[in-house]
Amino acid sequence: MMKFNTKTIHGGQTHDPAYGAVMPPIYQTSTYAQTTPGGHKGFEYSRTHNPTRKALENALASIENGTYGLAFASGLAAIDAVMKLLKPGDEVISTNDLYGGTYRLFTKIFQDFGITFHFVGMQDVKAIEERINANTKLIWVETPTNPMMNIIDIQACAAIAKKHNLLLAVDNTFATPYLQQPLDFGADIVMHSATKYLGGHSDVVMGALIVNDNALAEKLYFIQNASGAVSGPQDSFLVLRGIKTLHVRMQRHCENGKAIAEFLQKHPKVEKVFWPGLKNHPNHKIAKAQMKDFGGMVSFTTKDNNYKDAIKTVERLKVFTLAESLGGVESLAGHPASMTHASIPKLEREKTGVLDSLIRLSVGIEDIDDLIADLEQALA
Ligand code: P1T
Repeated sequence: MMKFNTKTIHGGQTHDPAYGAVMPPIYQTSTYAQTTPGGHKGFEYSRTHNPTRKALENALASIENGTYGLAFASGLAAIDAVMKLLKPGDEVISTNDLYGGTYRLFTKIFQDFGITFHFVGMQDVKAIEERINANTKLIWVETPTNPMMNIIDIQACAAIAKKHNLLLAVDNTFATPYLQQPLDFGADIVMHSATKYLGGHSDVVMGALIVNDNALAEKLYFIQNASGAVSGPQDSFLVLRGIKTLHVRMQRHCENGKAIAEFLQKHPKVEKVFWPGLKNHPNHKIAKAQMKDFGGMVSFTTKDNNYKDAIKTVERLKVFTLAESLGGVESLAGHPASMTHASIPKLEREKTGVLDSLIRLSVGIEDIDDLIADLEQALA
């Protein structure tokens, strides 16, 4: 079996049969000629199948050590497809610290369709088991969590899911398969906002699911086609290209992330740094056991915990761009309370640690000296 750093480039890929193109062509077509009804070469209509998307889906399956990959129009479209496995009356146990848009999809859309969500702190997995009842169908995990960088023990969650016959889905957006492969730990579904590290260049919005089980894959492919939120051929090409450098980018994201976490930890204005590689991170042990390294996402709070000061700090940054999103080659900074997590009520967000002064950094792959100098001047 190929090693990970080879899979990113070759996993699931074949040269194009038409002309031997090394990169898959962008099949910018909605439909395919048939010689007689049903007489086609495996492709009928691009919502159902498209060769460029197929090449990407094969790559996704390969890098996550899965059997089946599915590419969607966005990360939220991928989560939406998972939720459509459920029926009214079903219950979901989700981590309480997660991307604000996921929380919004659960509470503002699927709750109205009769699905109940329980949000619990999953750093202690016992909290999950306490919420399981006869209606529970799915455990939703995000690790590291967005934006608090909590680490959830995937293997322990998988054991609980197995014991109670539940599905376990893991949002692997922050870690990427370079750092952890949830299917290997017993998860049933891996989900990505491919917009982030998989794409890697902040030029595309996309989502992904990867599974092993044949029956589960069939249901999800059915939903993908029936609901129709698929990724287009051009975007599929871009993410496929992004994946080819995932391992190299991630290595540098991790190096720079470490240097910045250590710099911030020593800074007199900084109160707390959230990066799972720090020894004082509350889940450092689990992070060390389940992740290869600790990634490029770093959050921190300041001693004054002042909303306006945090906004001024992010405004002063010059190398870091103040923006939503993460995972691209360029460094980004965000203020979750007013940006990515503004859709979570203040009381709810503060319970999970999303304080007014919290700043989230997506540390890019620029020269580390420039990144540290930028933070230094912005915090001064
Ligand atoms: O934006 P989209 O591709 O639809 O993915 C949603 C999503 C899902 N899961 C996680 C962990 C995410 O971080 C996101 C998107 N997050 C941002 C846009 C952000 O700035 O945090």
